[in-house]
Amino acid sequence: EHNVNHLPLWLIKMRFIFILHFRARPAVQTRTYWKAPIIWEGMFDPNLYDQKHIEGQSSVALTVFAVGRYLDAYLNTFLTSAEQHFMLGLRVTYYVFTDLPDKVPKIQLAPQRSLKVIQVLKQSNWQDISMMRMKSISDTIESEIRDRCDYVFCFDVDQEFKGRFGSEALGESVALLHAHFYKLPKERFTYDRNPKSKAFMETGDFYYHAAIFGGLLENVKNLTDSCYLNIMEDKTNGVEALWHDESHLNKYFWSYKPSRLLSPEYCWDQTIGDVRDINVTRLIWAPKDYETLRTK
Ligand code: 2GW
Ligand code: MN
Repeated sequence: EHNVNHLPLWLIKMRFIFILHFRARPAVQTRTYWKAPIIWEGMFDPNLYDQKHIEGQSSVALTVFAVGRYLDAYLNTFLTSAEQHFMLGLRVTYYVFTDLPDKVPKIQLAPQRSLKVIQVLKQSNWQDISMMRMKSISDTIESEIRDRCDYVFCFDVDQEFKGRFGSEALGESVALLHAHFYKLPKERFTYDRNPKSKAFMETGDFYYHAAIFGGLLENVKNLTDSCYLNIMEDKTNGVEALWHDESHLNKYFWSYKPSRLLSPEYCWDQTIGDVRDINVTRLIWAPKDYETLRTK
């Protein structure tokens, strides 16, 4: 009795679009309870964002650390792929933090893009390499980045850009959903559970991945200062948070809600089998060879 010919064409089209859409990707959460968008492919018009940020002349600082063996292992791929996909059309400055300034690869950069090397000391243990990033970023915001960039985005180096990572990711305060946790119930989030640590959390909203965070310069300054202070207070008390800086980052974003969340399309681990939600991989985890990277 329901003859399709009697339905208006737009309705038939809509049904078709819905079927395709829900086949391709089961429902994903696109907004937090505090009304921050969670950015998934298909939700936004990249051209509108680009237009807005190009007209507004937005400038972006990307910070990345390549200390010790991580330089040879990852930096070249990271930077070369960023030139292909990261914030194309905007003013971008890379801040490469390393103990080996002479070994930073000389990458051909597109117009409006530049790279600055910042020397850091190699910390004696890897937990400190990772945690001390907060201090170095904060210092460099004051000494170099302020006055030059509107936004600051901080990245792990052990990753490779594979698709557009564009101006839709810019926001006041930006956090990334961890690929391994975004589908898991909260009880399984690996927050720090030690009440003696400043990173201690009983519950939270999401599990954020410290491989990418960012936002307006002033907000990233506040984030890095706050995490660094808490890391140092833990040191004074002889405790270390379960996942180091990542635990402190999760605590920070629990108190100061991010205004924008990136879906795991922005940092995907290709060893994960269930890819139904992932319509595009914008950045992927590089494989890790712990044997050679973490032994002295
Ligand atoms: C880190 C761990 C063990 C041995 C070496 C290093 C290391 C890290 C290093 O020798 N040189 C170096 O430059 N790093 C920088 O710290 C580099 O930028 C790297 O991407 C970042 C974090 O270390 P990573 O990528 O090995 O740690 P993941 O992938 O397990 O990262 C998560 O957990 C970390 C805390 O344990 C951080 O929160 C990180 O942001 C998370 O993605
Ligand atoms: Mn990493």
